[in-house]
Amino acid sequence: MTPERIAFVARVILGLSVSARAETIQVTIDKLVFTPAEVNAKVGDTIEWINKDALVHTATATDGDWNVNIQASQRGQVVMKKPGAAEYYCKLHPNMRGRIVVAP
Ligand SMILES: [Cu+2]
Repeated sequence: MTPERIAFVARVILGLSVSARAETIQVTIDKLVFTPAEVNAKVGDTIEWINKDALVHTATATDGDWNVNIQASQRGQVVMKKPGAAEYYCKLHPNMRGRIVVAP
């Protein structure tokens, strides 16, 4: 291969690894509502909640798989480790509900 060809192949490989990299998906909490209420993710992606309220919230999987405490005006994160639909709620305000659909 020519040096140009090698450089081209290297760029393609780097580009693929960047596009396959895990993403961070943000969910805003504002006035006791998760927005968007439903997000799509892949295994390995991080969900990040941004709490705009002056209240502590949690993002707690209904199946007990994970729990994130999110302090007032702070952020909290969890990595999605298994595929499927994960329902979650806030333990302190149980009518706050959300859903994450995780692709393999
Ligand atoms: Cu709450």
